Amino acid sequence: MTQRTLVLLKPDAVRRGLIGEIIGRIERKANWTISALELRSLDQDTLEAHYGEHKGKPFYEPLVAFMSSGPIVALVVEGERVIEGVRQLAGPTDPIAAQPGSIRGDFGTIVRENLIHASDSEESAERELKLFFPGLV
Ligand code: YYY
Ligand code: MG
Repeated sequence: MTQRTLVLLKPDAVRRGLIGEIIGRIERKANWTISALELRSLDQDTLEAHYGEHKGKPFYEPLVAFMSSGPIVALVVEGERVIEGVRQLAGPTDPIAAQPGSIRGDFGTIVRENLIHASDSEESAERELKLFFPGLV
């Protein structure tokens, strides 16, 4: 089942020089392709739309502040079962609970600074891809 997903390398990943490491793990999976890639800073409107489901939660304001603390890398990855697959590569939200071998498990300690975002379903992927890459066909 061919799918597309939105991946964000968060400001901590960019600051720590982990862009190549993380993209390399995605690239090395068979039958996946990176079809768009951009370094950019996120404005408040984009972040509000992206994390709308979390608005009002205690971690929301610090999350948005963190996500606008430096540039991020946005990627579109397409291929076989890529939505579930990138979530598996990333590991669970809390990096301490994430297995070593996963991106969050290998590089993270703090829930907020967990290095990577990946769409969690086909519906989220469709919404997030439109938000970050409106020109995508
Ligand atoms: O999809 P995923 O990124 O794994 O987690 P979400 O539950 O959607 O939360 C989005 C984002 O919010 C998470 O990557 C870190 C941050 N966050 C937080 O700072 N503290 C929490 N207790 C939960 C999430
Ligand atoms: Mg999420």
